[in-house]
Amino acid sequence: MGDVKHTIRIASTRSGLSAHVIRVWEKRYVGIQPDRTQTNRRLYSEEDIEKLRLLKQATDLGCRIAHIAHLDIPALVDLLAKVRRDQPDATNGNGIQLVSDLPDTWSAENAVTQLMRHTRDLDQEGFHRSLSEATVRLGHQGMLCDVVAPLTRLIGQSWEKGQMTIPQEHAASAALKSFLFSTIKPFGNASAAPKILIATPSDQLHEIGAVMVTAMAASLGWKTYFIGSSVPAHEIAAAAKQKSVHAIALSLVYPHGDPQVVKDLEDLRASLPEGFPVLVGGQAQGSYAKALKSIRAIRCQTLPDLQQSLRTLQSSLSA
Ligand code: B12
Repeated sequence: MGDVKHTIRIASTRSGLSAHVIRVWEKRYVGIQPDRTQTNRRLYSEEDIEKLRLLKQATDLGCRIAHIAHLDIPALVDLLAKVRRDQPDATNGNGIQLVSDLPDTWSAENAVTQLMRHTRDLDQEGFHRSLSEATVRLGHQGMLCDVVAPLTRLIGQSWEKGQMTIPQEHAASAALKSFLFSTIKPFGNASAAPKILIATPSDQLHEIGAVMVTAMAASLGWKTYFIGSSVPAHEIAAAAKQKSVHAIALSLVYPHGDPQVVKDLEDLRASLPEGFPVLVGGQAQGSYAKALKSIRAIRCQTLPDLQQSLRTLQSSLSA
C-alpha cells in the first residue's frame, strides 16, 4: 500500500466510523495512533484506514474494542473470519440483519438508567462496561458531563429517599472513582502541559466531584495531581509548591458553611503567591460565597464552567 496519507474525514468516510469515535479510540487504546502533520493534524495511511474498517466490522459483530484495538490487520482478518464462522446469524449473507443494522437505542439517559441498575445489582463490571461505552459514544468530556454528573445526582436522591443501601452506594462510588482514574493516564503528560492540583479541604469528605475535576482537567491537556479529600490548607499549599502547579481546584460538597473550611480557604490564600488561581466548585460552594469572594476564588458551578475556566487559564499561561 502506498505512502499517501489521508485526513480524518476521509478515514471516517472510508472506515464507516465517525471522526468522533476514531479520536476517542485513539486516546483510549494503543494501536490506532495516526501520524501527525507539523500543525498536529491527523494523517491516516491506507493501512490505518483498513485497520479502522476491520475494527468497525469486528465491533459491529460484538467484539469489544478494548480487546481488539491492539491487533494488526492479519490478526483482525482472522478474528473476523472466526467470529463470522461462529455466529453465522450475524452476517448478512443469508439476509439476516447485521448487529450494525439494528436500531441504535443508546442514549445518555438510557446509560444513566443502566448504571443505576448496575448500582442496585452491585455489578461493578457492568458499571465499568457502561461507562466505557458512554466514553466511546460521547467522548471523555461528554461522558463526564452527560452521564457521570447526572448519575451522582440520582444516586444521591435514591440515597436520600432510603432507596439505596450503603453497599450499593459504596460500590458505585468505588467503581466510579476507579473508572475515572483509569481514563486519566492517556492525557496531559506532555512536559509542557500546565499543571493543576486537586483536593477537598478539611472536613470535606466527598471526593467524587474532585475526581471528576481531575478527569476533566486531564482531558483538557492538564497534568493533574489529585491529593484526595480533607486536606488541610497548609498541606495543599505545600503540595502545590512542591509540584510547581499553575492552579489549584477545590471541591466543596458537604458540610455547608463550616467555619473550619472558611479558615482553610483563608489560610490557603495566605500561603499562595498573589493572584494564584484557585478554582472552587461543588454543591456547597454557595454557603462559602463570602469567604470565596474574599479569597478571590474562581467559582465554577458546572463541569462546562470548568472547561471554560481552564481554557482561559491555559491561554493566559501560554500568552
Ligand atoms: C458518594 C456520596 C457519599 C459517599 C462519599 C464517598 C466519597 N469517598 O466521596 C459517603 C457514603 C461517604 C457519603 C457520606 C455522607 N453523605 Co453523601 N453523597 C454522596 C453522593 C452520592 C455523591 C457525592 C459527591 O462526591 N458529589 C460531588 C459531585 C459529584 O456533585 P456536585 O457537588 O453537585 O458537583 C458538581 C459540580 O459542582 C462539579 N464540581 C464538583 N466539585 C467541583 C470542583 C471544581 C473546582 C469545579 C470546577 C467543579 C466541581 O462537579 C459535579 C458535576 O455535576 C452525593 C449526591 C450528590 N449529588 O452529590 C451525596 C450527598 C453529598 N451526601 C449527603 C449526605 C447527607 C451525606 C451524609 C451526611 C450521610 C449520613 N447521614 O451519614 C454523609 C456525610 C459524610 C461527611 N461527614 O461528610 C447529601 C448532602 C446533603 C446536603 N445538605 O448537602 C447528598 C447531596 C445526598 C443527598 N441528596 O442527600 N456520601
